[in-house]
Amino acid sequence: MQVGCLSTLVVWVISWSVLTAHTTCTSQTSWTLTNGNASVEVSGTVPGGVYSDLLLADVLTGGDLYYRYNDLDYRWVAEENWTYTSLITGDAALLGHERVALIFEGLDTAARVLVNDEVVGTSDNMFVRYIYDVKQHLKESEDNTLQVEFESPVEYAARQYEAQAADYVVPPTCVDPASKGVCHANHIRKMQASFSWDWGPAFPNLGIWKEWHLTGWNTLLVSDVFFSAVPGTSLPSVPDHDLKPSWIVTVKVWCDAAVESGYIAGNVSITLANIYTQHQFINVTVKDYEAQMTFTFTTDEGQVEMWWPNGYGSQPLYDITVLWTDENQSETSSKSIRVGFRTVELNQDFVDSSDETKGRHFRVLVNNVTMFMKGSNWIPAHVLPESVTVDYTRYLLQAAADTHQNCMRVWGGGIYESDAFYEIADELGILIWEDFMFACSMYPANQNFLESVRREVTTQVRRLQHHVSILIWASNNENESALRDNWYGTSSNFEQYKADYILLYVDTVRNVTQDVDGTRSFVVSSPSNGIESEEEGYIAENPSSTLYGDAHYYNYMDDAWIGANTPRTRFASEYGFQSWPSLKTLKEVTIEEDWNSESPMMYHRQHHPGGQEELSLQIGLHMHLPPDDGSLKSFEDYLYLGQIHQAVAIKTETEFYRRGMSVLEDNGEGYTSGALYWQLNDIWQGASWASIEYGGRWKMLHYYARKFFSPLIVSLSQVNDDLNVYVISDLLEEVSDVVLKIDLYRYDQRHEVASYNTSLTVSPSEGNLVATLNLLQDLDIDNLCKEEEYDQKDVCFIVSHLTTVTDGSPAAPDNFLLLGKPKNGYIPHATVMVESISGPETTSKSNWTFTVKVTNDAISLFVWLEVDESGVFSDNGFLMTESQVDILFYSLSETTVDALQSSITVKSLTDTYSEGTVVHPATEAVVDDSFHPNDIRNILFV
Ligand code: BMA
Repeated sequence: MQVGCLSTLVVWVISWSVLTAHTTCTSQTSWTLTNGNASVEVSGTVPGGVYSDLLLADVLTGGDLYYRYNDLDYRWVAEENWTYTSLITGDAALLGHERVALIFEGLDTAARVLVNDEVVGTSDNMFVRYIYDVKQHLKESEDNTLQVEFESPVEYAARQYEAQAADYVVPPTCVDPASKGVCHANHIRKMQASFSWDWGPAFPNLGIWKEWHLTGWNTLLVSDVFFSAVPGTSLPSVPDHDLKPSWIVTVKVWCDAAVESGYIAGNVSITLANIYTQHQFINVTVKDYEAQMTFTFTTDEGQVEMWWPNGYGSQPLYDITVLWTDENQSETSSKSIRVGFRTVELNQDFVDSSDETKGRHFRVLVNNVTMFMKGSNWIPAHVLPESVTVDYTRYLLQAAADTHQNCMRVWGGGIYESDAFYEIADELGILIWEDFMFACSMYPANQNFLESVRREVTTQVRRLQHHVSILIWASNNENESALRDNWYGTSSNFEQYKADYILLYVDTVRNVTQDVDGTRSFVVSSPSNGIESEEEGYIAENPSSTLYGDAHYYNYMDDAWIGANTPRTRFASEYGFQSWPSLKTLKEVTIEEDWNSESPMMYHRQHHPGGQEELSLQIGLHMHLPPDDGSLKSFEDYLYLGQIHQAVAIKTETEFYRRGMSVLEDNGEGYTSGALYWQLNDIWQGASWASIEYGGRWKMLHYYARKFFSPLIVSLSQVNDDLNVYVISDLLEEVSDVVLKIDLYRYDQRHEVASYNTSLTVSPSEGNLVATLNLLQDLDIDNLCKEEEYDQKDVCFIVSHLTTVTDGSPAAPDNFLLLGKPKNGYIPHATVMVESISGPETTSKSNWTFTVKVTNDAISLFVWLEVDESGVFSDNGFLMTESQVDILFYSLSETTVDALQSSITVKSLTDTYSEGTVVHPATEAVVDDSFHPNDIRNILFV
């Protein structure tokens, strides 16, 4: 926010930092953008990027960035060089300062910066904050030219690749053709996914993507503030939410100095909300234009409340302001950060100290309380960072919080997210597993590259360190596995790549991180074996070991609704299945001829090798694939069935991981401590693992997440003829007096045909097997589910209820298990209808909450409601045993019953079973013993 543009002493406010050095009004500067041969000249936007500018100027005339084949049609943009030019003012007041600099918070990516045609600096890393001294280059004039000349990122990356390859190749040499991308992302320090990914398009952006300032100062500018708080007394392992311990606080202040070395004197004041203030005179040492100051103080008992992750308590946040005033009181600089008080630990103790072969824990303790991490993985919300609004970021993170997520992994192929992202995570109690931005590749380890990474890590860790939400730092995504399992053909030169790996991720990323932030755990890769990987020389024999660290598990070949081979990992940091977004979302960027599962467009937008085949296989294992008749109905059915497959598959796998929380097998497997599915959000309208479509529409999976991540769940698992019933609780208190009811239903009868009841007391933070019911003996399916020509399991299904004894209200969401396969044909056709819509009413979730009355004439599976309006249903994709249910619709904006009525649709599974549906040839799971889940990854980026 610009608050004033004075000619001499200027006050400038951007989010939380204030300085009263001389700063020009950078947000009012106008820019032009020109390509290499000057055939295109348009006005430029800063912060921003070239694609956005060219779209705005109608140079890109093919419509929306993501429209149809625009990722190919607009590729030329990234293949050209582009220059952003503006005029900047150098007045006497500015130039009278000891130091005058251009500060760029982010340049994307390879650039030369020129003032009055003289190079003042270069950039090779999107994630570095650059400071270029310009005092000697500026004239006392209003028309100093400032040019930022960007080299095509595609060309730059190729050049770097070639230079490196003259020594040895750092693979992969290109992305898999399925992702329709650009080669050599690993040779440029920018968003790796901007060169394409298996869920996203290639739009290698360029531009001045973050704020910039022209600043003159004589002493110090506060750049970043470090915060740590250690409780004065040890915290109990059973939480006491009234506890307000004392804290020993450390505040470190990083400053950019006006002089290269020496001492600068002044006063520092530190204020913690209205709790504590400290003023101190200081004579600070300057080295390489930087100064650091450290302050410690103690808060008293009772002064601050503790911060808790989502689901475990509240998230009180406190402002800390640091104000620097030079000794002549002629210059000040300040910064405010918002902090929380908590402890966080990644515990990797041996599971059994008397038998170390059983491996190590990998569990998170916050405020000394062990918590199961429930969440998902985050990818960039748009391929152009400038297109992501704070509102959309908040919407997505809120959707995670609303589905009981307490953890999110910011995945290493995107960007270090915006300040707003982490501020919102702090507010919502979502712990952040923060990867550094290296993914699915080998990376160079030459001196220039390492130096650039050193600056990147310093910039980012200093910027993000104070966020209470950050749980852990991790150097890279899957590069330990890639090296160990030879994904990119590195085995013939393994030692070289291993040495490079250690130089980059251990000696550089880890060491620099720990220099800046000693308060958090660090893992070198995800997945890794944590401490065990380190002890094995950083490239473990099996980075996906079930006994150590985290694991990524993808298996598209087994029956995903059974998941028979799912590993009992310590911490599942990635797992998932694809689906397509809804037709409503696809329609934004496609036309009628694309609306066919076999259309060229669908293959164009399917970036995962074999993705279409895998999806059809999985749909076909349980349901009928729609006929390939080119009809819109078949296409919509296909999209819907894919979302059903994904929702049930991830529900199955997540429940398995949650069931593992209290399990310890003889071989040491068990004590699973986290389940972060892949992936929360989408970058565009394409096939992906996301639970939320691009734009915000919830897929069926996201509705399922709200149930399978509930603090207390019942989970049902069928092993041969046994039904195992588990009750899993993340609650920190015992729940007594609940009744568990297990109902056996036939698809053709409204009421349960058999039932099992028991009353229970649910132990806190445990997952326990509470009953094993034999389907034949206890539930008598031979008899009750008998139907000629059908297997009994195809005739019946199970529903669980957990209710309180006192008033019968639900203590856990109802759950279900289909004993057989819906495709085997017994399920009678159901007609599901929206009988009425009423409202709006005001609820805590929306001022426009509508009640949708849904009716049916038979038991209905996967009842799915859709409307044009943006909003969320109170339930969706559900199993409807009743003949009528009321579902709420929480609209995001004002709307009417009429508007909803005109767009609402509802369907259930049997609506997809029309004449001509195809029973997929693969009637049983394809279980190939030679197949390893990582084989899928091997064909990802070769
Ligand atoms: C994981 C991620 C991504 C990828 C996803 C799905 O490996 O780290 O690289 O998009 O799987 O394949």
